[in-house]
Amino acid sequence: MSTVTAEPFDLDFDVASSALVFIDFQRDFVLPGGFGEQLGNDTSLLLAAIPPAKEVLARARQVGMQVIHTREGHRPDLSDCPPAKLTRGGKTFIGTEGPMGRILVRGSKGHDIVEDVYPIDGEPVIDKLGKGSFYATDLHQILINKGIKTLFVTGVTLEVCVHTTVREANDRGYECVVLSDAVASYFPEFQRVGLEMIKAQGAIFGWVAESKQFVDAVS
Ligand code: TIU
Repeated sequence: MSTVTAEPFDLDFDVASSALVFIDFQRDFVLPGGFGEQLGNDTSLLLAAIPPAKEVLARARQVGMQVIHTREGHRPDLSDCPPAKLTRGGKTFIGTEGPMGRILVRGSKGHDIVEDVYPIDGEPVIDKLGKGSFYATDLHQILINKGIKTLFVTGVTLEVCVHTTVREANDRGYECVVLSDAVASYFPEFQRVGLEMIKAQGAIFGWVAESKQFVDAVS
């Protein structure tokens, strides 16, 4: 058993029953020319999460902790994209051509994960339709089969896909620790409040720790 220093209180966990989750580190969110920028955001704020994410990824691989990646996106014919999702954001953009290929479409360069945290063999990649990683995916079954109880969570964006995933996971009984410097938002205020919301009310959705505290805990 290990213990991670976290807020609102320290949490015991087992490396063998934990997973490190990387939410949507896709070019479409973190680089100019993708979905995030088309929504009117400055994508540069998201880049700050990548070095800490890369560091915890290396450590998890070193100690044999399960690693899981997710990607938000759709089939090329967009038959799995809710019409309501296609029309929002100010203009119609999912599926349109951008500098990194068709936006949020599986198989395009923009849809894929950045090199710094790219998956390797043995690390499941969950392709999801929505913001949460459990809705319409096999993530819950994979976690059950692997005996996972604790999720350390990194990714983008904090208040959208990370929050939705943590809330879904919390309701399914997982203990979630959000790594504060390895998650990012386009909005500094949402980053601050998003982290507060996780750990408020005695860990209402989960815990918050820094990536260094994760590294220390598994060392
Ligand atoms: N727009 C935004 O902040 N996020 C998303 O649309 N998806 C994810 O968070 N991955």
